[in-house]
Amino acid sequence: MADRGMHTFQEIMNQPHAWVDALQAFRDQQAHVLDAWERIKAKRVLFTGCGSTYYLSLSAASLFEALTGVPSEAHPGSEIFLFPDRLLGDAAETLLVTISRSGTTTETLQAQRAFRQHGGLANWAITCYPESPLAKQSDIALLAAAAQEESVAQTRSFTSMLILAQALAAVVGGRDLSVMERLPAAASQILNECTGLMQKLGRRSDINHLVFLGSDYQWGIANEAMLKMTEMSLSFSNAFHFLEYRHGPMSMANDKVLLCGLLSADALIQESKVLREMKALHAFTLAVGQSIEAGDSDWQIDLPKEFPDWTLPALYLPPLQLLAYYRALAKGLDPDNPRNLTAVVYLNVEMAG
Ligand code: F1P
Repeated sequence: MADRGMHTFQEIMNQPHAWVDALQAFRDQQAHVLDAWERIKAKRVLFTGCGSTYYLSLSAASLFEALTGVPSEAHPGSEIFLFPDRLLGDAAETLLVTISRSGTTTETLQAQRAFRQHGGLANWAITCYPESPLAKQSDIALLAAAAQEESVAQTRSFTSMLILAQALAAVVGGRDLSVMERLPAAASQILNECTGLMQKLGRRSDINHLVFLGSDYQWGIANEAMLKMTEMSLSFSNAFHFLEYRHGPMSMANDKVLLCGLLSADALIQESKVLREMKALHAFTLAVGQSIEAGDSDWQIDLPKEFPDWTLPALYLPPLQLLAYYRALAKGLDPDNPRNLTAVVYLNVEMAG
């Protein structure tokens, strides 16, 4: 089929436009969000989602705690509604942030419901669908409506909702948001510069194992890149905290492995050592980050140095989404319709407890 993956490709390539829309939507609500934050005086923030949006929650929680100092954590929606006594003990002092492209995923709605039943302080939603049950049942809904997708695989929806999460952490943490206005143009430039390399690497049929390494803000991003690679290209793929790779998983390092290292600003030296060591074990290595030393990896994608580290998470993903897209095409698959998957997982409520 000539148009295999047409939606996915378009949604990856035009995601910078969706970021412009998400940032404008956030700006329109910024004063209201800050006022609400001052009022609720949350002692803790709990982020939740499912699949991609759980991984988004991991990065969102790491960013929010780093920028605001408020203890923040992320758990899958299923963990919250199946084990509420473990996670909702202090719901009365907790802000729950529910993240969902569709705003209709049963587990996320059940988590929102369990939170309310446990006397939760406030629930804010990040979603692409303003009219969704999740948005309507939340106190505040941060919206990325222009990021809605045809493809089952989340690409521009994920990064646009991540932009909202980054903006939320920055504003509550007292950072100047204006630097984020330059992210869409940076993403466009990265996409234009890396497409050829991602197509080349995506076609490497000798590679049969793709590993994504990321720490701190990038841990959630590494997991999302792993999930995109899994969903779109049906490839054996893993994600690890960067230095964790030495603690067992590197037993798999060989000339059929592509290691994608999402280098952080603060741990660049230690993380780069891992890539160099794995090159010596004949694994192929792709580094993504700022200030990458030539020779640390086989290939590299340089992120603009002008950006502070809290703005970077969304910039790592577009190249890795393209890598998954091109590998899917090379394997004769249709990334618009990943095998066995639907855009939303619905459970019958009895099953969902
Ligand atoms: C959650 C989700 C996606 C996953 C797949 C099925 O959807 O699990 O993360 O990649 O598309 O649905 P949502 O709650 O973000 O709409």
